[in-house]
Amino acid sequence: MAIAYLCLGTNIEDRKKFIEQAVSFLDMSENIKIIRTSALYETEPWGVKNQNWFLNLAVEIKTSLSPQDLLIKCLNIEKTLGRDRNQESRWGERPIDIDIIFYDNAIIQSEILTVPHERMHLRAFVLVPLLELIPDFRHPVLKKTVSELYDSLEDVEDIFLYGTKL
Ligand code: PH2
Ligand code: MG
Ligand code: MG
Repeated sequence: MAIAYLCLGTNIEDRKKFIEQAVSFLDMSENIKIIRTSALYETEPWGVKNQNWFLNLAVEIKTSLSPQDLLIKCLNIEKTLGRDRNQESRWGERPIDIDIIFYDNAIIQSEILTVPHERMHLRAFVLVPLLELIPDFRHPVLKKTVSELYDSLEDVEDIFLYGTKL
């Protein structure tokens, strides 16, 4: 069994519903058990500014899936919720995005998957929810804790607590 951290994001209405549905699909999956979820945050778009604000949260799961199978599971849930990657632009609008941030201390760099997530340390919308769950977890490549990564952020996009309950 591995412990993994996912970051979920959406910026198409009904945002809260997309998050809730994604979390319940994860929970319904055989081989995935949700341990904890962070609060929900409303976040300024990172990367491409001219789009709706996002809702983001982090989820702690226990899983017997390999990182690759976990990725496939996440992509399938995205598709089930209507995500069509052919219709969207990089960092643009999407009904749901489910990213693997950490998977135990695994370091993976393959064509389809990079773990830890390659831009997580640049993104307050990932670090703030994660701070709630694992402030002292050390990034296996950068060797800094989540809380140190947050303190090293240069550009912090706006981020507001949206709700503490899913
Ligand atoms: N996801 C992106 C690009 N920009 N900005 C915020 N605030 N939240 C996101 O989830 C997000 C983003 C690409 O996946
Ligand atoms: Mg993604
Ligand atoms: Mg993403």
